[in-house]
Amino acid sequence: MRTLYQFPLSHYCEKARWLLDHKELDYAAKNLIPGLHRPLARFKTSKNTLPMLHDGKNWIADSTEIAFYLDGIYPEQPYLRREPEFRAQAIELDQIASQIGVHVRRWMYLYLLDEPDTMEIMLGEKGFLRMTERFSKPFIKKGVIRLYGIYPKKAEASKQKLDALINQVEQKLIANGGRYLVSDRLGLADIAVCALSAPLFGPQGTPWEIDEPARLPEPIRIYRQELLDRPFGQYVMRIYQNERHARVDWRGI
Ligand SMILES: N[C@@H](CCC(=O)N[C@@H](CS)C(=O)NCC(=O)O)C(=O)O
Repeated sequence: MRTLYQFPLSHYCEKARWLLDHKELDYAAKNLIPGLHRPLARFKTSKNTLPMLHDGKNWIADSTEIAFYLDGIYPEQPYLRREPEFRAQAIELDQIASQIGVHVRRWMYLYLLDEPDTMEIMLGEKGFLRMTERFSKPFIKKGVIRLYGIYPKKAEASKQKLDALINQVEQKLIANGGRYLVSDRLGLADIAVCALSAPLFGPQGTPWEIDEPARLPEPIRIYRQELLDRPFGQYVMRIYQNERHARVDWRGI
């Protein structure tokens, strides 16, 4: 069985789930404990981060590497077109999306780390973290702050970078006709941009969906609305609604 090692709340892991779902490949999404994931990840891939895919004898870390690997081995429903200009455009957009992911994470955590729902999802419903909740909660919170630099000044700089990156993507979207980012069908660029900006919008069926958006911290609520009034936000929501056919529960096992 194919296994995707993940953190349920990670948008890079959402990108990897989407890549697998797009090709209709069977897999189990297995959660690892933040921090304790590192020995396995390092041993198998020489990297520290999740997502990490185990497929047969192969272990692959990094969502973009996972995309290249899967397209190479399972060519149906390709993420990348053969035409060199489309390929280059998609790879450039995937890199922009990776930067969006970094800044979305830093800016949003500044407001969301103190929200009870965030820690609830991080701890999971059961397992070691839940059993040791009293200790694991503050420990994980501190770890996240340090690892991702969740400090007000840095978060504000991230918000500005985010604005610039989103403008850049939006211009490319409009230049390509407004439906998809590259050519005339869904591909790596769309999956990467939509998954890595999904926490800003909380689409249905994702870890960031909430019952009462009115309860979101004000800066997030305002930014969400600003983006939804623009082609970028409408594009992300439309692609999620029409093209995100999740086959595995993001909560993982
Ligand atoms: N470039 C990587 C980034 C993945 C990433 O940043 N993963 C984070 C979770 S969102 C992680 O594993 N952090 C834990 C760590 O660095 O120890 C990718 O595209 O997969």
